[in-house]
Amino acid sequence: MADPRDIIRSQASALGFDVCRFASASDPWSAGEKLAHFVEAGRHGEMGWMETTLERRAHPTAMWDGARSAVVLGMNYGPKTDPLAEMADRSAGYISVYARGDDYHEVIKGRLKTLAGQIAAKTGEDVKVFVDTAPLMEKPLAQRAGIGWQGKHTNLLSRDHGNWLFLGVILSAAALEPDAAETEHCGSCTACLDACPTGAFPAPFQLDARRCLSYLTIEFAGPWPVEFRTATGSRIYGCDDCLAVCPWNKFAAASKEARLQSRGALEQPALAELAALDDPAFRALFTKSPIKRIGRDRFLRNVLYAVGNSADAGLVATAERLLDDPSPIVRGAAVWALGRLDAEAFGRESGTRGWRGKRMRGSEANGLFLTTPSVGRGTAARLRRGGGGSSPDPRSISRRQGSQSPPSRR
Ligand code: B12
Ligand code: SF4
Ligand code: SF4
Repeated sequence: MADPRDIIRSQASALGFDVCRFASASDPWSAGEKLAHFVEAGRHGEMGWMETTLERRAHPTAMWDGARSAVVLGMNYGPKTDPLAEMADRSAGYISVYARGDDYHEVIKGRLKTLAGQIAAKTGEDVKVFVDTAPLMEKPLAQRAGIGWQGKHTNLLSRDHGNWLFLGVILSAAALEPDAAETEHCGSCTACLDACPTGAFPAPFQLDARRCLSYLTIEFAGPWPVEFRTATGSRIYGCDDCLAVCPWNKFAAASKEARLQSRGALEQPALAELAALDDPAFRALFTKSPIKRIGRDRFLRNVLYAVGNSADAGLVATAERLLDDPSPIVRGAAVWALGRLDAEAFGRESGTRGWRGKRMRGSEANGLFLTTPSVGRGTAARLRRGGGGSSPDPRSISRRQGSQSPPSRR
């Protein structure tokens, strides 16, 4: 009789998955204990769902006791451009590679459901589908299936695809023969640990999400401690440093999935234009994008931290305009950005708005974790004021001129 896995693999490939492998979903593992340790240590920060779903996440059978096999899928989202070159340019925003196309949940979910239906029909056994939002530990399952290994940066990387791989899992009640697990191939390399701008790895193979810029830009709602505001540089949604420096990316290829292709406007977008987005323009620009989920105010907070790090005197007017934004989180970030960019303008606004010698309102006070302004005194006088007050046509968000990196791959 034909191996049902061959048919499942070819169906997965036809649906656009780059990898499809099989693992036991019922064998014991140590990942659940490590997850418990992560949560007990508070490393999940404000992701309260990690606490509330802890028991169910501990093992696939805790999710569904009928699970016997896991069909683990990978989809390559490799970039065409060089993220390291883009990140080095602080004058434009940096949006992580995974978020430059359509929301991968939406891209993958429908195909997983289709494939799950095909697996159920083929095996005659029940199936359940998971993609990120359901409480299942996908990386250790992918390692067990042999797709790759969890590197020192904790992500799953593969010999064939490097670091740019989305994961999805289908659990099946059928006993499908497992593939061989992958072993770890990091060796003595520490490139990802050394590259992290916030020191988010307490030890190799362990992450403290509270220090991770991906967590801070996406999951964390409030104003940031100042050390992270400066460390974020130009990163305004997610972070790719630990992935991008990995030497295994030399085997990676650009994604062939049309819906994961980068929207040109999200490669090195101009900070002034993003800072001018109101709510409708934000929603229009990020239709179908994962960025839409964090909302305009949190996004503008991130943009303003990048404005504060830009050392671009041309952005002082942008920060000043947002001092009057209706959102407290945006106002606070604008205060901080202005203080970083221009001491004179900050002093003038302080005087006018009574920030000195009086109690600051809570929102502006969150901007007062100030460091030494990085643009010299007197720059304000040279600035053109008042521009950028209205929301742009979302289709017209432009790349910063002259900052486009060459389409090279490392
Ligand atoms: C929560 C979460 C986050 C959190 C926490 C990240 C993390 N590393 O846990 C935050 C918001 C920070 C985050 C960021 C990112 N995420 Co995320 N995230 C998740 C999610 C929903 C759950 C992960 C989880 O369970 N974490 C809990 C911890 C305990 O898990 P862990 O780190 O894997 O723990 C292992 C190791 O730490 C190790 N370990 C622990 N202690 C010890 C001790 C020793 C001695 C040893 C040897 C090992 C060890 O064993 C643990 C179990 O395997 C998954 C989807 C899913 N359902 O799995 C996506 C997922 C991991 N994220 C993904 C992506 C793409 C990202 C980002 C790259 C996005 C970006 N560019 O900004 C970053 C990467 C940051 C990083 N370095 O990890 C992809 C990763 C794909 C891949 N190839 O690995 C996933 C799988 C989503 C998907 N379906 O594709 N994410
Ligand atoms: S995503 Fe960025 S901040 Fe988070 S661990 Fe990796 S390098 Fe550090
Ligand atoms: S950068 Fe080095 S240590 Fe980090 S995951 Fe890649 S090979 Fe492993």
